[in-house]
Amino acid sequence: MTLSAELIATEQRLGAHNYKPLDVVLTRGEGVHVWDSEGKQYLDCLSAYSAVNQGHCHPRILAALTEQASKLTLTSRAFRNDQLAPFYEEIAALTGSHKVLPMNSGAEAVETAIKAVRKWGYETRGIPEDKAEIIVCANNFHGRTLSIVSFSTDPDARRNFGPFTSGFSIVPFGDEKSFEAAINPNTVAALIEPIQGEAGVIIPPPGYFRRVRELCTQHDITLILDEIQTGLGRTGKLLAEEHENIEADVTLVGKALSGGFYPVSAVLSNSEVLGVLKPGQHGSTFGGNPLACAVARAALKVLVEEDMIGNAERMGARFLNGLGSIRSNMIKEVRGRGLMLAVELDPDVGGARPYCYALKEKGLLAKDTHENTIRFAPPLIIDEKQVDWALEQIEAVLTGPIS
Ligand code: IF1
Repeated sequence: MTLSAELIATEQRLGAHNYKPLDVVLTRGEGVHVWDSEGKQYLDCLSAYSAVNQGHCHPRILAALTEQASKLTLTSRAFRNDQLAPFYEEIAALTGSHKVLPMNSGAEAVETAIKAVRKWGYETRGIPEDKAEIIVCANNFHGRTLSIVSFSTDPDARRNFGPFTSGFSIVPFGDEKSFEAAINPNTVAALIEPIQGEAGVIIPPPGYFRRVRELCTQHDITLILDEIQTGLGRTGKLLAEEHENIEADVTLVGKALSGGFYPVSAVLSNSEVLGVLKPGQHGSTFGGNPLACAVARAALKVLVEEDMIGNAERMGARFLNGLGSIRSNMIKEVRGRGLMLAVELDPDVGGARPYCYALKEKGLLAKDTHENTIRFAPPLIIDEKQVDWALEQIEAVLTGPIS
């Protein structure tokens, strides 16, 4: 029995089975590559769902982590720490935000935004108690907490987890007419992903977000963009909203905010919305801790200074172009923006999973989503040769027989 097989068997025996991972046990990562416990090298085309945009174990983020870890890791927010203020300054300047609220996981940032906009709705808009409504989109993915799965449209995410949190109105993604029709006097906010990730990299029609922005402004609705996956360079811009020429009122970031070293998320907003939260009304033991702040500062710094965003735009165009020129009757559609890419296979091929295993055999790790779609999201530091190599493997797998 290989070491990998032994470890997998133990996981299976002792762990809750809330995941069905590809059977590859990784032990080391560096840049765009990871290695399994038998020493085989892979090109990582998932990047931990875009948390390692900066590449695995980026040396400058690692240095910030170890330096801060040897000085001070956690104070709680009962006291202040010297990393929080510079983190606020740097992320606010970079994203043009007025207020920042640091949390840990992406789901916590989403929950925080929901709490804040509801309170804002009651206190600033005068919405009657417990009547606030938030518009969300069908096929959304915003996390796994109870309030978040309350407005999921994925039966697996919801079944037998009720009772649910109310106050959400679900409309089709990319359809401005339905969005407009869902607005009523109690609508406080809209919570939307700029590109739906879990749904299979779904890019909305041009003009959709401009119209949504217009309607939100007109009706005094807070537009919350969940950029936890699309943000921080993934789509070839710092924030995906830039592709749409709009600005959200509240932006959620997470994942790559730490370059994959540590869970760090943040709610970025204008002063009005986060301004409603007073001492004691929200918080987290680990949110805004000095280690998280030091790591996030380094993660943002390398993203900008090492031109990872520009590289994502250039390599993304090359990758998308390459995917588009693969001639295979298995491919239904190719989609992508920057380095957030997907190939949707024809439903007749019987699911994307076997193709992900075939890619793994060739040394490329990618993850299937929604049965028939393979997602490609390598670290933003990928170079031309690596993109071309990835395309060769993908072409071979999608045009040849799989073992
Ligand atoms: C898992 C998907 C990706 C997110 C957006 C909030 C969160 C996520 C737009 C919550 C998280 C993850 C979590 C991961 C799978 C994954 C995912 F396939 F489910 F959709 F990335 F594509 N908003 N996305 O994408 O952030 O609380 O996890 O930090 O294993 O559930 P979190």
